[in-house]
Amino acid sequence: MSKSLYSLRMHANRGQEHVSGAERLLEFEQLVETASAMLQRALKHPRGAAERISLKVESFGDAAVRREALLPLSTHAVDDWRQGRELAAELLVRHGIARRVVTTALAALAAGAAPGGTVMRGAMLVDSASGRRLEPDPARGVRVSRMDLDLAARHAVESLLGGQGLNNPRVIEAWVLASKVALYPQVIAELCWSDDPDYLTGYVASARHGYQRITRLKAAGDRIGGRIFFVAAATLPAELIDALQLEPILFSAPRPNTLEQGLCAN
Ligand code: WAQ
Ligand code: MG
Repeated sequence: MSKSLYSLRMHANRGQEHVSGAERLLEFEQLVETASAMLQRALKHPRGAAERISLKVESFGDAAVRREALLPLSTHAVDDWRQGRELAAELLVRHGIARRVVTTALAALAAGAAPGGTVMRGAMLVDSASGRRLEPDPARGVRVSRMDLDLAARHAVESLLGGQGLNNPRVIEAWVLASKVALYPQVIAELCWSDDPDYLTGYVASARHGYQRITRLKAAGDRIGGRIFFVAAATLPAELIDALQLEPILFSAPRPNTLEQGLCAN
């Protein structure tokens, strides 16, 4: 028996500034509790108080939901954010992305990629050969939504991550988001670090090499973060943007070898 699913999205801002956002794919019984937790999160956010919070619930049938597996997860420990960014750049170059494109895109993220040097609400889309930015609105970017763990997977993932001291909603949300982004063949790799001033870990993720956490990608107190989706040369972004925003994906319990400790051999 398949159940109806609901997309739940939250976005909070202060003036033009992005404060917080979240997106889940849930069954009816989970909606009220999850929406209330999202509201709490937006009201007590480390980026500061929100002035405007919107919650959006959309229902659609289970029939259209695609089921997929999470990317393998690994962690690279680095001493500081400079070393972390060097490693991130190296991992991206190993995917075949031109070094000058990586350098320019990384600098744009670090400077605040929205107009006026502020944080974008969503991700940059960058052509990996030309370096051109493809997102239609540079303040909004592309906001990935309609993805989640299925209920059985949530329990499995929590106990798996618990063993490494990583069982928190932030890791799960980022792992799920990166696993959705990596499903689309136009995407070569993703780079991300948080805009929360106290969260320093980020990642490089791809279908080829999995979800590779890097323990430090920015300095403590830095309020600028973001995401870059590096896409294949000459990608026309409309279809990809639609899929990232609209295609519902539920992830199932990861395979036993999903957690790899230490550096992964590329
Ligand atoms: N779609 C596209 N871009 C997004 C989305 C989304 N759904 N959500 C956030 N972003 C962009 C936006 O520009 C934010 O400013 C930026 O990403 C950072 O978002 O394994 O917490 O939610 O330890 O602050 C990664 C490491 C944590 C987790 C990332 O990002 C781990 C994080 P945040
Ligand atoms: Mg944040």
